[in-house]
Amino acid sequence: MRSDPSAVADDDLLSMLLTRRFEEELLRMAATGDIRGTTHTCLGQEYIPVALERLLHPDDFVLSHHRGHGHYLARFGDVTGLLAELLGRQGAVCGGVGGSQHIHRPGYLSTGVQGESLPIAVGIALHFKRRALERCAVAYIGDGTWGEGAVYEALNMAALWSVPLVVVVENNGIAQTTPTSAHMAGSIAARAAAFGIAYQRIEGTDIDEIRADLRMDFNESRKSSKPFIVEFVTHRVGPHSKGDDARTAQQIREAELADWYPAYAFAHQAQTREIESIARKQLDDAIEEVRRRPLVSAPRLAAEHAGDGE
Ligand SMILES: Cc1ncc(C[n+]2csc(CCOP(=O)(O)OP(=O)(O)O)c2C)c(N)n1
Repeated sequence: MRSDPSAVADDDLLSMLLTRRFEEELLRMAATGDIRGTTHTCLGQEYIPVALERLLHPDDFVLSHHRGHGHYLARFGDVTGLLAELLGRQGAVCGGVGGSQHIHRPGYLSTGVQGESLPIAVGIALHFKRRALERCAVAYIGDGTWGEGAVYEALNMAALWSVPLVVVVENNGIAQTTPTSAHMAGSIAARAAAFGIAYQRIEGTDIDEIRADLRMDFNESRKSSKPFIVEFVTHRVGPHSKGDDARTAQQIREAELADWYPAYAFAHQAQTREIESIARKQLDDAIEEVRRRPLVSAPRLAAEHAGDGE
């Protein structure tokens, strides 16, 4: 039986709840056709980037993946910029061309192509090392992304060149429709050991404990220029993308039971009520404001981003 979750700071809870309510809105908008294309939510996994945000320095570089809204919102809190991106409205963080999966701003890059980010992250980390900047490149990947050869090439070079790379594995037990047990032989720990890369596994959702467990590893990666892999055992509460869920009702129920939110809301009712209403208001205001903005047109977009080589 799980013990009651310990209280988190209001701003951490706000960050987690904003992401959750934001993504629930996205699923609604996808259903009504307000947003086009696909979108992947991190419902149930929000605590990971929120926990890690306090361990990151402003100049560290974050590389995200297809399920990246939580990574972006934990880092920048920029609800309107991301929403405008998804709705193709002015003020979109990436001019409306990136959509849900391909976001770029200084110090942040996401890609929907599995395995694409790690070689780039190694290059960024190598640059940090060469300039003695004491920063790290942090790349999020899922368990399914260990099926990509580029991951192994990147880890090989990261270990060989000893670069400040932190790989954050969000192991939610499934890759689209394929359970981890059906796509991964061996373990992530053994893969890290094969490259001589330090590794930690985190099973809990308590963000203060996560920070305490990982603080030294992040500092060590920056200071001594070393790669490090942290594997989070986590659960995807929502569908893979807009509505596709190949799991059985029982498997979905198990994911819901492991979700950090219901237990937290039950243990900390007054705080949750208060922060929920702040998150709701911020989100409703953002939606109303962004919906009033004009659409981004393609020529304007090109002009806005001309010479934007950052
Ligand atoms: C190179 C590549 N192949 C296939 C896909 C299609 N695809 C998108 S997400 C996904 C599953 C990813 O699983 P995982 O890495 O475990 O992350 P999760 O979706 O569970 O967060 C797949 C196969 C892709 N985006 N890129």
